[in-house]
Amino acid sequence: MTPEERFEAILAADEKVEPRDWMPDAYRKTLIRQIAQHAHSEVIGQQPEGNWITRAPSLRRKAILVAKVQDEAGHGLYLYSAAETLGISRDELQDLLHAGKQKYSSIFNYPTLSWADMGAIGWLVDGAAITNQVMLTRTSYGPYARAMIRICKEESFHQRQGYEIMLTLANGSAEQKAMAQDALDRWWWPSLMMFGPPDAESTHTEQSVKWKIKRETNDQLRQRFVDATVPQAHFLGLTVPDPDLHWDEDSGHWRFGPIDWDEFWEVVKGNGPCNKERLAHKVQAWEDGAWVRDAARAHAAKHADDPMEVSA
Ligand code: BYC
Repeated sequence: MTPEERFEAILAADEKVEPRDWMPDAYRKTLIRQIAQHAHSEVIGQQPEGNWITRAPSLRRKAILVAKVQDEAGHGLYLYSAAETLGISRDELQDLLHAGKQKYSSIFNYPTLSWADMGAIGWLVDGAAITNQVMLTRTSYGPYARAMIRICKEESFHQRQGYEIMLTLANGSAEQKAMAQDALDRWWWPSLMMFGPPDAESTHTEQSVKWKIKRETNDQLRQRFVDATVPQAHFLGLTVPDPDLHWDEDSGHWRFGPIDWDEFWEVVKGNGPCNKERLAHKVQAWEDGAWVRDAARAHAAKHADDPMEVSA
């Protein structure tokens, strides 16, 4: 069997491609692009929520939010490790992000204006992320699929904590309910955009589905998210900000109105409300942490021959 035939056989048998296996260059490149983008999203995704840690309304809410934001950092670490198995270093990935040569999710370029946004992010943004990531637990590349299993468990806790914030606000005073509605109004459409462009305009979907990196398309996942989320909005007594939204008896789906793809592409190109701020903050954090990396390397070099020391 040639390496090419073995690769195809692994995919056909629904087994996992592992780092030791031969793989086409384009498969490796696609994975590096997607996993890096995913890792960067987790890390940059800490910023909008980190913004509210000092202003959480109670100690309990603050402890939960701190734990959630730390989880996102952990997700970034699993994903950078998965990307490293493809032959690219974490430092290279950071450089590519900081130079604007790799992307992170469009969703994190929107501001978090009120406490209700912590609820909307957990409910909608983590909800959209899980919809995508449950599919990715079955992705064909072993290290990525395994990272997704743990991440999904934590994301479902995140989604529930967000929904619980929304439930509390929606059942609170008229002012609190209005805050919840305002957050839903602002996060609904950007959450639908997270799944990427419509299938007809998606550059990578067809090939990624063939390689079983993606098991479903952007539009299929978006529809699944809408179907799951609309009844949750109704339970909250909130209105989804889409006049065209309606239940389609024949297909058994909630049909939604047109998405503003011009807005999506503007945000992806770097012109969203917070793109510049998010990247500048990320670069600053990386520079501020240089002494920690230097100290860890110096320590590792000094104790390289000491069997009791764990090298960095
Ligand atoms: N934002 O051909 P397509 C989280 C780009 S974080 C920006 O469909 P693909 C959380 C796309 O990269 C979870 N760019 O691409 C953390 C491509 O451009 P390039 C984040 C986007 O890869 C903290 C072009 O558009 N999840 O849970 O087949 C707090 C054409 O797109 C976006 C992931 O990253 C976007 N939304 O499919 C709370 C999941 N969409 O690269 C929560 C992993 C598309 O050719 N990623 N583009 O220059 C994926 O599953 C896929 O990469 C996507 C896109 C579905 C996002």
